[in-house]
Amino acid sequence: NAAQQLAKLRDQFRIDAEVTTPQSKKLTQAVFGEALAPAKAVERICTDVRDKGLEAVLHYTELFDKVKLKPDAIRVKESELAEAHAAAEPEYLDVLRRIRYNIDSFQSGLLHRDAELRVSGSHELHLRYRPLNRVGVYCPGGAAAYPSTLLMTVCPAQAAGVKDIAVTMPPKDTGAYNRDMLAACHELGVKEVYRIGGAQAIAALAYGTEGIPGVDMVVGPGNQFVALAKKFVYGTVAVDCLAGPSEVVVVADDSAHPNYVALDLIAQAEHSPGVSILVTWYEPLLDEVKEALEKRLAKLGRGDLARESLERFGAFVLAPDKQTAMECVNEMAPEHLHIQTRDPDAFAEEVDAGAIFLGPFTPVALGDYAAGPSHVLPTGGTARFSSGLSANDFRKRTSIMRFTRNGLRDFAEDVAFLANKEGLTAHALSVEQRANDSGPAARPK
Ligand code: HSO
Ligand code: ZN
Repeated sequence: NAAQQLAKLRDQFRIDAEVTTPQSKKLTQAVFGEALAPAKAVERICTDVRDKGLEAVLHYTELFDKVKLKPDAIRVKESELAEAHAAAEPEYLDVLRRIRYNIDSFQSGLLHRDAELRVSGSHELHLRYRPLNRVGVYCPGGAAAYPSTLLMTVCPAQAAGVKDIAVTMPPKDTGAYNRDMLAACHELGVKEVYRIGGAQAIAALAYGTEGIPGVDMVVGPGNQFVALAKKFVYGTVAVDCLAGPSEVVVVADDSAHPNYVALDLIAQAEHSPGVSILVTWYEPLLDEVKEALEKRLAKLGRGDLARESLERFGAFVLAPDKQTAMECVNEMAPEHLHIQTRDPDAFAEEVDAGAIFLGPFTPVALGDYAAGPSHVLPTGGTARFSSGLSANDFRKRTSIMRFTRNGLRDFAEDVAFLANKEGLTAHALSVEQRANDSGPAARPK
């Protein structure tokens, strides 16, 4: 059962954070002189950055990223951003602009609107939305540079009206030394870019250090240390979802093209690791897709990485029927769900997922790069209770109310009753006193 298999995999990911794994042992032994579980190591890093500031950020940057930075090299100069932009391929900038437009249209369109309810002569209730003042965006620089992630985090924040956006990227060729990434920052109007990565970057944004003013919210995907750091600083600042390995479930019936299906599975696997699961109730598809996979993998640039990922995190599920397939997918609540069946809408209606892609011409890559919704999505089954990043996440909601004397009188008895029951008699009096007065509302002159 693939749902159970996936649950086990996800559990493993969660548990790995709490225990000392061979990998974390190697890493932490060198940095802390003792073997620590990732969650413990991250706690140390975050508290160090909180207590010692920039000195700790530089220290961990040297140990983890093997880069010795001078304090004044942490922030990328605005002139460097401008130079990278001036040197960028025009075609690249055009692509960024077109995609930015798509994201902005969608994200602006979905913004919650201020709402009001007026009961005439009695009271009025309002909901007011305001953007957060200052947001930190973490852009990972693991295997490759991801301008798409910059777009998918910065553009929703801008659509929400956030003025101050600080971006951090690891000090690597795939991060803050990547010309394309710097050019993209400039194109998006981001002026604050820091060459820091890992848990130390998240802590620096959350707590603020010399030269890096603290933010109200930290967003963006990253490795295990980054996710754990976001969990640690949550409460001091807001955070978006805690991303684990990326996942796709492709649901296909006899109408699906095996070649398309195979490519969609590989596209996910090339994230390496990426979880790729095929669910079908049409048995011949399994062999057809296997064959198509083999052909494609042999020819692709990241074919070996994808193959390894497919072997470790791939699964083929043959469901006895469509209904069982639905239940299985719903149990998984995957990050990406791609439905290539005759009636994808009906299937989608019944299942939870971070993002759903309908029909043969809507591969996940469209959502990853250009459609408009953010590709920062809930993984690990958290789509059961959370959602992908959107412009609304960068806004806070305030309720505002006003009563007339008559309105207050309508509510007074109930308020007083409940307040007295709670023993909060001043609460009761603050309403009753006003209800019983009949003189002028303002202070007598
Ligand atoms: N599929 C990834 C996003 C991504 N794909 C970036 C390509 N570049 C997580 O949703
Ligand atoms: Zn992707």
